[in-house]
Amino acid sequence: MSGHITGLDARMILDSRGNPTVEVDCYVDGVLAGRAAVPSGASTGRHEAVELRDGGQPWLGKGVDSAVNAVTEHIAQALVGMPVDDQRMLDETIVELDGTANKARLGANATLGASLACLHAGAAQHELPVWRYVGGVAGGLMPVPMMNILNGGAHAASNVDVQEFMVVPHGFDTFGEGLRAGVETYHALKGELRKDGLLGGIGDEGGFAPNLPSNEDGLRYLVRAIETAGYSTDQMGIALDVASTEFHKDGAYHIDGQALDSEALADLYSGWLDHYPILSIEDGFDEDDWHGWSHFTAREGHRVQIVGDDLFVTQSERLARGIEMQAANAMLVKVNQVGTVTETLESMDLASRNGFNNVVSHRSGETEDVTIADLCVGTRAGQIKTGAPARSDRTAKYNQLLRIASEVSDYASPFDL
Ligand code: 2PG
Ligand code: MG
Repeated sequence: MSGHITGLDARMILDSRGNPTVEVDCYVDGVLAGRAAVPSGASTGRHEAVELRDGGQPWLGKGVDSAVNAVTEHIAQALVGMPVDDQRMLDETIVELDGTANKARLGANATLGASLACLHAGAAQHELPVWRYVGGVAGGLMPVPMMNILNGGAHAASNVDVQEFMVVPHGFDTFGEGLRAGVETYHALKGELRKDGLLGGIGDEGGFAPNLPSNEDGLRYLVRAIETAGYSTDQMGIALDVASTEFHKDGAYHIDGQALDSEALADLYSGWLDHYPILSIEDGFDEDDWHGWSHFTAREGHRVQIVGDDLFVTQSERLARGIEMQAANAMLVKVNQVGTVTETLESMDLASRNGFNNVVSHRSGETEDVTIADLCVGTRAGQIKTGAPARSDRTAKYNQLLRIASEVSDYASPFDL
């Protein structure tokens, strides 16, 4: 039986925050053919597929024995004997076996680990790199990186409310040149913060995490860093992940010491758009504030990318509602928010068929797994958000993109309208 799954193995490994996560091995014809590890969020959306965690004392409740068992006992049994390169059939089998709307039975950490390990094994079966296996004859497209060089919110111990201040090197001819500019800007930011006595800790995604007088100061520092590095704000823009669900309490947005309604928050963003080279705003509004989202998209969608993360949680039902309500113009793509490769690809397809951009994303808790880099190139998504260009959990993805760049030269231009 050539090319058929003969077993799945799973184990606990550690993620970048020192928490347990799941790693899965896929065996084809008795040989280890694919391996993948699962990331984990901190600012998780309420509507995401859920991880299975053991609870209790060990690992502060974050153990994953139950998820490991779900792979080795339940998912393995269902997939053994199936052709490894029929990803859709494998994922549909996993979804059916789980039987819940949010992967609560098997755990999205179990389903995703199995799904990704099979993807790697399927690619190996065809002797293709994963990006080519995903993209087929369409070929790949190198994404513009969104590099999170200043961390706040739930990812840092600072007083900054906005979770991610990213630089976006879009005005360059190649991925390599764009990456270099982003790296130089990261180092320039370090220098500027040091000058001001603000160089302290770093956040979960490798960016600097200073205390600042206001959120707008984060924008000022990014512009200063871009210019100090010798670039213009036409070549290098800014993207924000506000992650506003985290500071939306009792019907108000608590930012900069104020309590704003969604209209006042939209005014704040519009002011920032007038004064800073912002290309993209993610999760500007709460995950259930559909009206706030639609209102802002109608007002500013012509001049800025508006990305739904907690709003859509990579799930086609929520995305369909967002398309109908014109609540955004882009979707953040996180494989573990939905829990299988096939469901991720379906959501991405729905997004692009409706004129929405796709931004492939890591989680704040990551591993050395680089699958999202391949997925981003193979689906021609055009944008990837995978942290600062520092710390191995983040650079692993950039380094995989550098490897792929020796075979794929087209560099995406999502912001050159
Ligand atoms: C986000 C992500 C990744 P987390 O909000 O977009 O940057 O954070 O994984 O903590 O949800
Ligand atoms: Mg987000």
